[in-house]
Amino acid sequence: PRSGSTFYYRYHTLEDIYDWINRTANDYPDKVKAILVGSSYEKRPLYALKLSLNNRPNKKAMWIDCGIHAREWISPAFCLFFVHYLLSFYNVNTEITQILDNMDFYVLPVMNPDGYKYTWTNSRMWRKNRSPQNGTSCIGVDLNRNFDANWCTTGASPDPCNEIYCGPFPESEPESQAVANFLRSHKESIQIYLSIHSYSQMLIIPFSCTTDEAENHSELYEMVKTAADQIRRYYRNTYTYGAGAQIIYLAPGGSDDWAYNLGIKYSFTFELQDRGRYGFLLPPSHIQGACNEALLAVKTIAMKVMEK
Ligand code: ING
Ligand code: ZN
Repeated sequence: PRSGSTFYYRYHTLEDIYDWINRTANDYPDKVKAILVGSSYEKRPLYALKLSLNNRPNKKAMWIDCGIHAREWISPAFCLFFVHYLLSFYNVNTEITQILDNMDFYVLPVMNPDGYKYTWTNSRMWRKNRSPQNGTSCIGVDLNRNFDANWCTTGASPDPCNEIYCGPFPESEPESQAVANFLRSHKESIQIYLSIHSYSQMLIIPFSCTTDEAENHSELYEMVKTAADQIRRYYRNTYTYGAGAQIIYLAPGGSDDWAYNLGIKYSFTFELQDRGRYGFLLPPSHIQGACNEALLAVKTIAMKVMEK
């Protein structure tokens, strides 16, 4: 979409990202559609790009959201990179062509635009959205604790001043409700759900909201293991993998567990670079490496699901 590939190796303001979404949809009118899936608390539009590179009927689809958490800047950067990569390498790279011939992609580059904007203008380390809460001056709900999956149990907080505040009720926030509504109305075609976060280099499968194993745990585990092995082999970098409750902490109300329970049986959360050296402040010089690693993992998973 943009001339000068360095565009994808920088971080972008929210306004630049909206501009990029527009340009991408305009530059590829037959391949890309911008879909308005909802709006944020502060009434910013939530656009997902639908990439559909041929007119085959009944194609499966993969959903990817980025930027649930405001300060995780590598996440929206990955969504932009990923869309650009797919559009650039269709009919160039065999694997990408094969994937796109069989699968559509829905990509939501910034799920929490109010929070993202706030990290550029006010407070770089902001995590939650920006909705005011009753009876307190504290602002914001953790959108990744606001989904209806063991909502607000151990691993989330009922305190609006807490970083992992679950909100007053499940899907109380317009951002989480928009994504949940879209997935509910497209669950016949969407086979894979992926949410992009940072940092810590992990490929996470359900569940995070309970220590129970997912019904297809071994199949999911094999997928993330293969992806992590590939990343190690090609990029000499280490990604931990497994069920969220096992490899990080109990975290109820997450989007991936909710999507899994909805029936999207291939559901993942990726934590991109790094492992804490820079943390959320990953330098732009690391964007390329981080994105290539995540891309390899997405390709691995897409190929495996297509074989089913
Ligand atoms: N980590 C995620 C968080 O929301 C997570 C971990 C993954 C929780 C999947 C729930 C489900 O805490 C970051 N860095 O945000
Ligand atoms: Zn996060």
